[in-house]
Amino acid sequence: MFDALSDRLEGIFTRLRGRGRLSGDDVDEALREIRLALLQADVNLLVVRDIVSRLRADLIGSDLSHSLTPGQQVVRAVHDELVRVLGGTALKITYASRPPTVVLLAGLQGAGKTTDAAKLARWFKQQGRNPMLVGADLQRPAAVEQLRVLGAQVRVPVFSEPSDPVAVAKSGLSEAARVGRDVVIVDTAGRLTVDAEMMEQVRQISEAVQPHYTFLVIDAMTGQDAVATAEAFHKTLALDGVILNKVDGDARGGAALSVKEVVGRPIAFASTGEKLEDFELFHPDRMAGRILGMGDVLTLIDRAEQAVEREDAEQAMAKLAEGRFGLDDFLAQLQSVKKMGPLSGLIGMLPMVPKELKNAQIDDSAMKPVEAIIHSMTPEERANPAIINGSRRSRIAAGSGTSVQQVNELLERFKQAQAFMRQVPGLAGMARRGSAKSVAKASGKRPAGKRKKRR
Ligand SMILES: Nc1nc2c(ncn2[C@@H]2O[C@H](COP(=O)(O)OP(=O)(O)OP(=O)(O)O)[C@@H](O)[C@H]2O)c(=O)[nH]1
Ligand SMILES: [Mg+2]
Repeated sequence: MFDALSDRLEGIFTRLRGRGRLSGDDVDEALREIRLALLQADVNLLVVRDIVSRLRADLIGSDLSHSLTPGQQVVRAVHDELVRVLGGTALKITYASRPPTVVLLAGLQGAGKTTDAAKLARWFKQQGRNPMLVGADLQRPAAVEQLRVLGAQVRVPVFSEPSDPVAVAKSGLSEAARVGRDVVIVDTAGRLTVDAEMMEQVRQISEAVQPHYTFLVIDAMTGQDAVATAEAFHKTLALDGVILNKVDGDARGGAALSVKEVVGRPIAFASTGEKLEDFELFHPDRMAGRILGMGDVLTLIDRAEQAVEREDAEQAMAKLAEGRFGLDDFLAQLQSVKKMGPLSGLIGMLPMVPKELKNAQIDDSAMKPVEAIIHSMTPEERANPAIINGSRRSRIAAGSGTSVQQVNELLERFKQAQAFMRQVPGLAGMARRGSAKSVAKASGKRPAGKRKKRR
C-alpha cells in the first residue's frame, strides 16, 4: 500500500533537502505537490483539502524551529498530519468487566468478515484471552462451515445453530458464559450492496447482543466506495472502528487515508493477506512512518519478537549489518527468518532500503534448494565461501541434487546480499539498540514527536 504516494513524497522531500530556509513560495510549491500526490492516491477530496490547509498553517504559522532543516520540518509536519488522519493512536481494547466482551463484525459480501473473525480470534488468543466464534451468517449455506474450518485452524470453538441470526447470536452469548469464554466474535451475513434488509438484520443482531465493539470490515481495494460504505453503516450501527482488509492488493491507500476523517471512526485492524497471520492492530504512527519511507521498524521488531527470541533476532540482524553473516549463519537463521513472514515483506519495512530491493521478489519456496546446497558444503566452505572453487562447486551441486549453475547463483546472490547489508544505514544501530530512535538517527532523519513517546 502507499507505494506511489511514498515515491512522490520522497521526491518532494529530496528537492527540499538542499534548502537553507523555506520561502513562502517553497511552501506553496511543496503543498501543491503534496496535494497532487494525495489526490493520486485516491484520498477523498475534502480530506485532501483539510490536510493541505492544516499543513499550510503548520508550516507558515509556526516559527521555524532552529534544530530542524526546512526539509526535516516538512517531513515532520507531513508525518504528524498523516498520523492524525490515520487515527492518531492505536486501538486499545477495554474488556467487559462482566465477560464476555462482545465483538460484532459487519460488512459487504466478500469484504472478509468471516476470515477476519478467525484472525481476530487468533489475535485475542495472543492477548491471553479465550475467544469463541459465533456464526450468525445463515444466508449463505456454506458460511457456518467456512467459519468452523477457520475456527479449527486457530483452535477456537465455533457456535451456531440452524435457527435465525438473531437467535443464534443471543444463544452464542449464553453459550460463551456457560463454557467460560471471555470474548465472543459474531460473524454476520453480507450483501452485495448496502440494502435496507441487511441493515435491519444486523441492527437487530446488534440490539440483541449489545456489542462492546462493532467493527465494519471494508475492502481497501474498493477505495472511496469503501469509505462510502462505512458512512452508510455508521448511520445504522454506531461503529467503533473499521477493519481494513486486502491492504495487500491496494496500491494507493486512499481508503486508509480517508476513512477516519470522513466517517469519524478509526482503523482498528488491518488485514494484509489471506493467511490467518496476515493481520495486525493498526498503528497510525507506524503506518505514517512507512509511508514516509522511514521504515516500519517497530512492526518489524514486534514480528521478530513474536517469531523468534528477541536476542536471536538481534544477533541475526547485527551479523547481517556487519557483513559477518556467513553461509552457516544463513542456514541457522533460515528457519527462524522464515517464521518472521515472507522475506519480501520484511525488507520493505527496513528503513532507507533502496526501492529496487523493496520490490525484489524473494520467494520463500526458492529457499528449499538453498538449504540443500548449504547442507552439502563443508563447515569450512560455509564459513568462508571464497574457497569454493570449480571442483568444489561440482561436488556441492551433485551432493544437493542441484546444478552448478544454481550453486553459482546462490554464491553470487549471497555475495551481493552481504555487500548490500553493509550499506544499509541504521541496520547495525537497530540491531544493537533495538530502538526506532537510533535508526532514525542513523539514517539522518529526526524521529518524529509521536514516535518518541512509544516505549
Ligand atoms: N488478498 C487478500 N484476500 C483476503 C483478505 N481478507 C480476506 N481475503 C479473501 O477474500 C475472500 C472473502 O473473504 P470472506 O472472509 O469469506 O468474506 P466475507 O465478508 O465473510 O464474505 P460473505 O460471507 O460472503 O459476505 C476470501 O477468499 C478470503 O481469503 C486480505 O486481507 N487479503
Ligand atoms: Mg462470511
